[in-house]
Amino acid sequence: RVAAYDRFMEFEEINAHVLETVAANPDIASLVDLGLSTEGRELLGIKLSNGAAGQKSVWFDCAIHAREWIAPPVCLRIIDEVLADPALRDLADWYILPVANPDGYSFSWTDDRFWRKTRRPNPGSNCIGTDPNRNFDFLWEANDVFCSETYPGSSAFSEPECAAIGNFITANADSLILYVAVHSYGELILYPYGHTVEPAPNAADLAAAGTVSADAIAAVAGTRYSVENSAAGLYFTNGASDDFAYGSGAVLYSYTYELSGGGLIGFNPPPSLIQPVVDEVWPGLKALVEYTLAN
Ligand code: 0X9
Ligand code: ZN
Repeated sequence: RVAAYDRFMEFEEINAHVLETVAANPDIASLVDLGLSTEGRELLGIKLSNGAAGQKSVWFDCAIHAREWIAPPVCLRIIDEVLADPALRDLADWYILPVANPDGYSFSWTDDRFWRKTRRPNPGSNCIGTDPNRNFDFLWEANDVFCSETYPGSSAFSEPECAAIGNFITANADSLILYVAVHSYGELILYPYGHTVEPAPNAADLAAAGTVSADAIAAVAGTRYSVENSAAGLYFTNGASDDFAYGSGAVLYSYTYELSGGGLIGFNPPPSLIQPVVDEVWPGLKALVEYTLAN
């Protein structure tokens, strides 16, 4: 089964695709089972490796925000490319999680196309869910605005999806070099930190690698993603996944990619945009991996 790029895939279809990919490529691919979401859906990632011991590794997750449907096809494209190219597997081991928020993603198919958060109930409130990208255990900041789209949860890692990702990142810190969260939209390559405009320790390297990636995207698409410190270029955040991966010391390079598709169609692009968006961002992600592994 090949991934579809002419239509969006439901959660069950994406997971079936992951399982079939692992089964069909036993020498290269293995399942990364991160456990269950709040509603009991499996968080299934994939590891692609040449099997050599001691390799560095890179991580990609997609659709931690439920409605950002253009993201999972990007993760599936990464899987396709790395399966097809041994040189990419010689660079690093690749970990890819196509749907990081399966409950929210499923709900965005069945009930509310623009759902963003997880689906864990908030005791004492009718408003459901936590913003998973405010729930990571790095400078997590409490509030009780349950109905907010950026409600950070009852505690850091209150969301099992975030805890699972965070624990995996921490457990693999020795090999991990790069963390990438794929979001939409905005044509942005964001790097830490989200909580301060003070430059991160290796901010110059983060910006340089991001610029190499943006150049590679511009070369194929004519679209120039802008490379920014998150807090300075976007807005202030606490508890985001990229800041956790970086701030915990697990990775030296950490990014959030905000894909193309501005304006009204941003969160709800037509299926005809999947292929062009995936085609433009893949060269940028490849260039990012090549650069960060070489530096
Ligand atoms: O606000 C977010 O979580 C991300 N934007 S989105 O429109 N996809 O919701 C941006 C997160 C960027 N990273 C940090 N601020 N650390
Ligand atoms: Zn997002």
